[in-house]
Amino acid sequence: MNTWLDLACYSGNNITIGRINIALYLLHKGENLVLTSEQIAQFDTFGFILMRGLFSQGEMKSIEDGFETIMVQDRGRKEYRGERQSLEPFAEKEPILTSLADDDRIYKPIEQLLGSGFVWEGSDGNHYTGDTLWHPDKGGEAVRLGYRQIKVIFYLDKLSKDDGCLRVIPGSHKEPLHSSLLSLQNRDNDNFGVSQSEIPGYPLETSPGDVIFFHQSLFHASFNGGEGRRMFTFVFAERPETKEQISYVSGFSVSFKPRRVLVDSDRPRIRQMMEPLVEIGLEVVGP
Ligand SMILES: O=C(O)CCC(=O)C(=O)O
Repeated sequence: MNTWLDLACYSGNNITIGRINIALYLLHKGENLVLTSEQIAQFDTFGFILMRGLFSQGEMKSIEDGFETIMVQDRGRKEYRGERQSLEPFAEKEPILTSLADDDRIYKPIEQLLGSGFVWEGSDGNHYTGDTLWHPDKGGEAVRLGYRQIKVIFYLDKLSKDDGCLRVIPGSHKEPLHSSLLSLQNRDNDNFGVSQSEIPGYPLETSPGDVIFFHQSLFHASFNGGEGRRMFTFVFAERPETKEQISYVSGFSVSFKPRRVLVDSDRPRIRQMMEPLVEIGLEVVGP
């Protein structure tokens, strides 16, 4: 969508003609935000979409505060010293972060990509340090079942290809490319004859406020990153319907758990993301 609206403003005897971009206006208002058919085609074909400037710098400040509150508490209030720190569940612990999942800017694109009845699979928070080698989050069974799981990523620091931004291999969420890349996970295997960082990948350079939506079977990695890159994610998945899908989601130990704080949330959309999990008989866990 790229629609311009001409505006006329009257002040005394002067008329000012201005133009605003409706797409940008709606984006900042967070209203009626829907993916275009081109964006949906991008996601289906390449396995990701990067949406720039989805959250303002003011909003990012509150989000950052929520992130730090959880991380500092997890470290027993100790100063951060550059170590790798990963926590799951994460956004469930701070209402300001939880509420992002039912914000139109996240909820509506996810509903379009996963269909109604999608579920909250999980959330994690991380300080990443050093390289992350090539991997998909969900391979094997998820790919075989064609079961769609989407990660929504917020990086809280500006990252470029020279200092550890996420790289993806477009189209690797699908066969046959997906299976041809599985050997990249064998760290000792040099089967393409180049180092991990030389494998061709697309750099998703981001600034705080940008959001990445990616298919979890997509191969991704990061290289040349410094210490403590701050990032948190949500993972959403299609409503599990077939016997095989139900058995797949029931097999996770931390993800796909109906969490008490979400099942009893005062936000209808959040409760709705838990309902299909409760309906298939998964046990509600606390808190
Ligand atoms: O940012 C990174 O270094 C890696 C991110 C990643 O692997 C993930 O989110 O699954």
